[in-house]
Amino acid sequence: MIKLKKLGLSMAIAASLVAFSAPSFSGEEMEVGKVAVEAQIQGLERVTQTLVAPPFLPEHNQVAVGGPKIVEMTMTIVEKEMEIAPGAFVQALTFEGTNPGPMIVAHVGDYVELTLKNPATNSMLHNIDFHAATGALGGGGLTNVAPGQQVVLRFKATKAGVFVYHCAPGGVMIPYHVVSGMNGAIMILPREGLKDEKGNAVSYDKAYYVGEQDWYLPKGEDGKYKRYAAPAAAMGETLEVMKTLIPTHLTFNGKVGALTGENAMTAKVGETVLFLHSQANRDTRIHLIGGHGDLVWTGGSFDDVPTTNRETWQIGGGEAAAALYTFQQPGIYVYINHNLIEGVMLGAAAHVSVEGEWNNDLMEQVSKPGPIQ
Ligand SMILES: [Cu+2]
Repeated sequence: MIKLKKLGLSMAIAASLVAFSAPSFSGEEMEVGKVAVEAQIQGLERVTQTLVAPPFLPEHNQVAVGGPKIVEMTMTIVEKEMEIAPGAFVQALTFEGTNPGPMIVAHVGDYVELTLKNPATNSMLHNIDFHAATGALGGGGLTNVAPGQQVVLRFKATKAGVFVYHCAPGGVMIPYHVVSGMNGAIMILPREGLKDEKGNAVSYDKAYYVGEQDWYLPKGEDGKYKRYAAPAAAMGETLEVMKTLIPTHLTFNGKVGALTGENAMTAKVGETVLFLHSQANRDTRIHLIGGHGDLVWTGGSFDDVPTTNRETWQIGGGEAAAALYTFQQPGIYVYINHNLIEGVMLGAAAHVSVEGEWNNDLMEQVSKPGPIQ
């Protein structure tokens, strides 16, 4: 608490931190089951997953090969200043230095074993809550790491789907860390892969991960967005903007324009693309202009029968969803939050650049624009 006062937090905030602090889960109950689990997972193959920056996914099999594995990976927490739009800087809190954090991929029955590192150069306590995990606040209660510490969490992937993960260190630090960028997603595939609405196997040629982020940047008296020297320095005024519930920016992958123009996602006519989309804090609705969601797992569960022919699909705050689409026409598609004020004016938009042959049967300009006759 003494340190918090130094950081200039109000007593009200400090009190709420105490009230909502994550309970400790290092109890005896855990020790009892430990021996049995060690025996159960002994001998399982260990594979190391190399995480990559979004919108890309780590190398993975769509259909599981062999039996359950222990999928291990490391994530380093990075506190850094990020420019989320021209002249708009944030003291970002991130997993692996990106917003969103990297996509993790495993199969149902696998064990996910994460080494979470909080380097001594950071200033804050962090942890991770996996919405895909069961117990201990999604692992948040077992993963609190101060600067200079690391922790190893293992959880069994029992639910098929795409799920958010985020930092949740207690009290107002939970929304503060989440809207400072500290969230990502994990995809737990069914061992037999994805299925369409009729139960037939489907696969994708490529997959992209788009993380939507709401940002709340304070403005100075000069009307310009304020720039701060450290996350703690930004916190008080940022919380005031957060309380309005009106974001100043909405980004797809950490920066307005991160996935547009030269940075567009790409595909070819005939390719099937899986789009994974997360929003850790706020509702959104995704639309692919000129295309569709052929199959959409709204809510993110791959155990659900996917809905078909979707124009727009909702994603609730704290949720991820998956949409599969086979491109039929070349051109630039806009992948957008279809609250068009949010998509066009606040930044929540991306492009998919698709190569291939135009199909006049699907669409044709019968006559060019000209004078009314
Ligand atoms: Cu954090």
